[in-house]
Amino acid sequence: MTARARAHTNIALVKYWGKKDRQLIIPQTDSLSLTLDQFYTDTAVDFRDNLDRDHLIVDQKEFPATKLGKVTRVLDRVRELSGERRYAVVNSTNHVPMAAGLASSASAFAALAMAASHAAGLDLSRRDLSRLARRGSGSATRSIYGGLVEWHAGHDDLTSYAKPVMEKVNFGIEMLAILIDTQQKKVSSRGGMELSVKTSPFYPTWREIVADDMVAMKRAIARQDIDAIGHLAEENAMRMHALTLSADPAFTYFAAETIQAINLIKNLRENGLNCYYTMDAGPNIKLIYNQQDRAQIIDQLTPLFGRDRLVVAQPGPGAHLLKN
Ligand code: 2P0
Repeated sequence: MTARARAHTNIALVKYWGKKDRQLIIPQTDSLSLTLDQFYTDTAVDFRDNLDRDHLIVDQKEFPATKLGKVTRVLDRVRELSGERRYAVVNSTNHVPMAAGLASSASAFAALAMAASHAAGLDLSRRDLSRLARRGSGSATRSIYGGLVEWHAGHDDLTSYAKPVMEKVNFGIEMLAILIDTQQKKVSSRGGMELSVKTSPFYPTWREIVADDMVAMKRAIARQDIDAIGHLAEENAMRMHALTLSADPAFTYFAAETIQAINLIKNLRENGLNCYYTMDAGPNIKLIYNQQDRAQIIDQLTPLFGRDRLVVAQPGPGAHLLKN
């Protein structure tokens, strides 16, 4: 049986940064994100006779058998739930406007969960799909749904899942990614968050910050208040990055151009153009603003970064099946 699915990436407005359970990927805190329309992954899963292991092809390149850990974990769970005994060929294509490090495990594992479960004959609820995607990567939990989505941390496999906050976003929130190059060695989010939980003296405070931010963010969304959403998201992101700077050894995802972008955004704001920023486990900056200000914002960013490094994204849909 073969099934094909598409899932879009998401950017967190209240970040997930730390696990309680590494095996099951149970997070330390809730988180909340916006699924985007621009960056997505298409994945086909085919359980076949006569295979002696799972195979993974990403963007037409076959992965070595030793690098299949997270994919196998999701497929094993599907086999456990469905009784399917065979191995699978997983064929995945990332659709990112430019090769820029924005391809994300969120879209990849959400698409895998949807395609693999259907290929094995399962018809899981979206809540159960989010739990399955979570086995591959934490942020994938949220990409099962479109629009604004909450990942309820829970305390075990059953209670840790995503739910929609506002699936059809009916106000003008938009994101623009500034693609920033860096030569610095990347610290994986998995390793980075583990070090932060273990060594940052601020980690207990982070848990309290997120609890408060979740409440405030949902209120701001209900009011459709883009300034409040942006302000909260910016503050939350910088407090997450303070965990990396306060870890032992300290590390950072900031690059020189990241700081330049932040300074420019603050300048724009001082001059009355409301826009806010967030960043994840890499140097790219993502702006949050009202779509009516898009043209002005692009005009202001282009001299410093060039138009081809600016990618506009709007709220996007949840994971869905594609016709074979
Ligand atoms: C997030 N990030 O909430 C946070 C903010 C990056 C910064 O989720 O170990 O690839 O597979 O669960 O989901 C990126 O980490 O990590 C992430 P794992 P994941 O979007």
